[in-house]
Formats: sequence, structure tokens, C-alpha cells
Amino acid sequence: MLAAPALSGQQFAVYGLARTGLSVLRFLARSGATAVAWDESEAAREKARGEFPNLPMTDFAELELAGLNGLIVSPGVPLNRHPLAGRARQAGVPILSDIELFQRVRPTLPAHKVAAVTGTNGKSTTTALLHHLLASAGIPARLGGNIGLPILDQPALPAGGVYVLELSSFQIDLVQTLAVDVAVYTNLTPDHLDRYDGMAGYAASKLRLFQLQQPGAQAVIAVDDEWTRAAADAVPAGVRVTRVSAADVSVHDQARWPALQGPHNAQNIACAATAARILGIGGAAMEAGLASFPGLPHRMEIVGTVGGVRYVNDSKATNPTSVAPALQAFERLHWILGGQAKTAELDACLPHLGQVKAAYVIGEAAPVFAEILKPLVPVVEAGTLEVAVARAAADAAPGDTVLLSPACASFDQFRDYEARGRAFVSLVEGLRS
Ligand code: UMA
Ligand code: ADP
Repeated sequence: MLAAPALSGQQFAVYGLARTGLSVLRFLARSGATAVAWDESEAAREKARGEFPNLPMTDFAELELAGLNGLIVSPGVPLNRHPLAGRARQAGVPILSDIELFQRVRPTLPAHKVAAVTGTNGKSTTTALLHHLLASAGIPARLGGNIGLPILDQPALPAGGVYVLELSSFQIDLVQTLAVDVAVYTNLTPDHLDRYDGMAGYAASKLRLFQLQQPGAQAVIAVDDEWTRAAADAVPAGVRVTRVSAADVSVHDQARWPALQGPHNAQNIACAATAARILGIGGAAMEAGLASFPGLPHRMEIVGTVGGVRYVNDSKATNPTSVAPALQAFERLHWILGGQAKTAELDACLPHLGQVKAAYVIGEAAPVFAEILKPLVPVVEAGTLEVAVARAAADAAPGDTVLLSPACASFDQFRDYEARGRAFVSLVEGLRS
């Protein structure tokens, strides 16, 4: 496991005690450092107490920060409007994160490379595919970051290994010195606009990943939208940019790679395969890796068929752009959508409603989405996922597909998109009995 003996004896404040915060506490304990911790959620504090019974916890609204060696925050904390950020700056305490701590450990690790993938959509698929291409070609590789695997929990690699990180803009905002060897950018469309000053602010956050790269590093950028095209032109001198596109991947070739179907995956393949090539993979190893990639759960995952009706879990489609590929991939659709909307529109979905027989709207976004869709397709105001699955199952005929592709975050009704996807799978299981 990763550790930093140089931190021994230092004292940190850890804010946020979910996956990231707990991995940070483990890392600090291994490194001989101490921590004081807090999370606004009582349940999160309870869980942390279970693992660290002697951990001092105090409400950070009252914590004296001066004298601490750092304030370590989780990506889910909206630091841009959180009073802690100003207080830390005033007290002269650096704001750190798990990814920044990882960067600081790197000089003590066996020779290695770091590849990082960012973008609005396709991050997890591209990250997992790059990791798979490397690992299946025999290169020691480790997966971590926004994909749900905090990097500080991962074992160190032997010499010659590659750490493959998925990085959200929230994680990029919290690094100061991260210097990625191969940085990958899939695309940029509206998302997380509650945390940023418009699209320009969101784009600037992503661009920092490339601006922090050192001369000699490489950038792989899919230049299929105006934001990524601008980023490719703004990468610092000395960093080599390879511009790729979904159009680089032929439909004929793609047909050989079962878990990578659809035009959106062409972009992911172009990104991951180019990064893998830069990291030394080619020829037969590349082909074998693309063909054997198993895909990821909650992304157009075919859950099964009940009574001739196919059920597809696309819970990870949390914005309208990421729903569009699923609407194009299936026929005679009963589309379940809604949750906590990131934007009060479905513009990217509207050109693809031809195969939608009915829409079932749930969660906070239900009234807004119903209003948008009613003139275009029949709409059922289902409210909850449970009601939506039951209604869709009752309406669907053999040969139809029931698709959960919500175009929304899940937080109004579920812990996260994975919990929402699991709930869908278990509701589908329930239909079998
Ligand atoms: N909290 C406070 N005060 C606040 C805000 C939050 O105390 O003002 C607490 C919350 O109660 C919570 C913790 O802080 O317990 C925040 O944790 P978190 O949301 O960062 O959750 P983690 O489990 O640590 O997950 C994070 C990423 N979550 C987010 O960025 C929102 C996970 O990405 C990531 O997999 C994980 O670190 C490991 O790196 C998830 C995600 O939804 C999948 N990411 C977004 C996306 O992909 O669109 C960016
Ligand atoms: P992320 O980690 O960036 O959220 P994922 O690979 O998990 O991306 O895919 C999330 C959703 O976005 C999936 O439902 C999928 O249909 C869609 N998607 C995947 N790749 C792309 C892409 N390159 N462009 C647009 N949508 C995509």
C-alpha cells in the first residue's frame, strides 16, 4: 500500500469521510501522521468511527486550522463556495487532496508512469479500457480515482508499471503539482454547472490537468467538440499533443469489439488505444485487448430479458449528452428518466426520440422533463423508479426495451448512480418471480 514516511509526525485535518476521506485516513495512519476529521453526515462519521475508534472528530466550523500541515478535502465538497477554503488560506494551511498526496509520494515509488483520463462523458469506459489494454498486454497497471477506487488504497506497482487514473474536474481542482505522463481528454458538454462559473469555468478546470504537465509529457485529446479543440491548442509548449476523433475508428473494426459498440465508444476507443500505443502497446496485443474488454456495469448494461422484454441499466448516464447514445442503440423504447437534473433541458436527447414509445419520469426533474417531452412522446409521471419499472413492464410488448437512462444525478432518491442501477437490477429480478 502507498505510504509517505516523510509525513510522519505531521498533523492534518480531513474533511469528508466517504470513500476518499477514509482512504486518506488509512494512508496517513500508514505514514505515521495524525488527523482530526469531520463530515457533516452523522452516518459517515459513524462509519469512520467504526474503522478508526480513536480518531478525534470535531465540527470544522469551530476548528482552529492554524498550525496544521494541511486540510485534505474530498472531491464532493463544493470548495468554491465553502467557508473552509477561505479560512485555510487565511491560516496559511495548504488545501490538499488524495490525488495531490499521490503525486507527492511518486518520487519514492519504483519507476512508473501515470496516465489520467478526464472529460464529461466516457471517462470510466476510457480509463477501464486503457487499464485493460495495458494489463492484458502484461504491463503492470493499477486503476484508481473517480472510477470509485481511491488511489491511496491501491498497492504500489513494480518498476515499469502504469497508474491509470480517472479524474473528475473536482479532483483536478484539488491538485497543485500533479504531473501526468499521458493525459487524455474525451469530450466536454454541459455538466456540474452548479460548481462552475458557466462552461468556460468548467473547461478551465479540465484544462488545468494539461497545464500542470511537464515538458516531455503527452496529451491525447479527442477534438470532436469546440472545447476540446480549444484545449488541444492551449496545451503548454513541450507537451506533445495527439489529436484523435471518433471518426478515426471504422465501424468495420469496431464490430470485432463486443463491449465497445456505438458511436460514443468509437471516441473512447480512439482515446484509450492512442494512449495505450504511447505507453508501448501495439499490434496483436491491442486487438486482443479491445476484443476481450468486458465493459462496465451501469453503462448500457443488458440486465436480462423478462417476458420477451429487454431491460437495460444505463444509470451512469447522468446528463442528456450521455443518454443520447443509448436512445440510438435500442428500438421500441420505454425510457425511464429523471432524478436531480443538472440542466433543465434534454436538448441532446430530442433528436433521438424516434424509437421512444413512452417516457416514465421520476424524481425532482419529473415535472420539468414531463413538460419538455409531452408534446413529443407519451409521458407517464411515475415519481419513483419502482413505479416506473412496474408501469413500463406492464406497457411493454415482447421485443421492446425498458431503458433506465436518467439524464440526471441520483442524489434526490439514491446514494449514488450505482445504488440507483442496483435498485433497477433488483426491480427487474423481481419481475421474474
Ligand atoms: N461532505 C461534507 N460537507 C460538504 C460536502 C460533503 O461533510 O460540504 C461530506 C459528505 O457527507 C460525504 C463526503 O463529504 O460523506 C464527500 O464525499 P464524496 O462525495 O467526495 O464521496 P467519495 O465517496 O469520497 O467519492 C469521491 C467521488 N465523488 C464525487 O466526486 C462526488 C467519487 O466519484 C469517486 O469515485 C471517489 O471519490 C473515489 O475517487 C463519484 C462521482 O459521482 C463516482 N463523481 C462525479 C462524476 O463522475 O460525475 C464527479
Ligand atoms: P463517465 O465516467 O465520464 O461518466 P462512462 O464511461 O461511465 O463516463 O459513461 C457514462 C455514460 O455516458 C454511459 O451511459 C454512456 O452511454 C455514455 N458515454 C460513454 N462514453 C461516451 C462518450 N464518449 N460520449 C458521450 N457519451 C458517452
